[in-house]
Amino acid sequence: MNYSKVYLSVGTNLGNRENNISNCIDYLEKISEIKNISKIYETVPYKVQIEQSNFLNLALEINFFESAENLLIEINKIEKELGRVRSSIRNEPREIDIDIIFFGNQIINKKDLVIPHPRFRERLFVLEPLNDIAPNFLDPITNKTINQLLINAQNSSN
Ligand code: PH2
Ligand code: MG
Ligand code: MG
Repeated sequence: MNYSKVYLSVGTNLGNRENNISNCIDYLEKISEIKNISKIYETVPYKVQIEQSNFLNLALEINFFESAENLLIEINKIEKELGRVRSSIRNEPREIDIDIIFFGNQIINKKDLVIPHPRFRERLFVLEPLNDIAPNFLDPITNKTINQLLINAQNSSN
């Protein structure tokens, strides 16, 4: 069957963070084939408006057998199941946030779905875990590897 190699970034900073990650992995297992999981990193909140707790962040590689749009629908369901309530405030503390970083080599620019993720290249909390499992994966926009992007991000302060 046809599938896409997908990289996800997962973050949690509300409730029992370890349980949230383990439940998240259980749900992802039901909708995809999990191929690889990075280490878990404790990270300080990056660019958030209100003071909030540290995150646990990780990255996963999955094989997904349907479209990116359908993956987004499934991810939104999982985030809801794990207790996430969205308000109008951006970057609020959350039980779980699952972001699609890459969906194969696809470039998608829709209102609710932009792939590759538009802000991942500056985010060490995404690049460090991703570098564990996909250092040589090529970003289809910049044609740089994850490892190169990580080094660039580390060098531009932070
Ligand atoms: N997610 C954000 C904004 N800031 N900072 C850290 N450390 N980890 C995150 O997962 C995170 C963040 C928006 O989704
Ligand atoms: Mg996010
Ligand atoms: Mg998100």
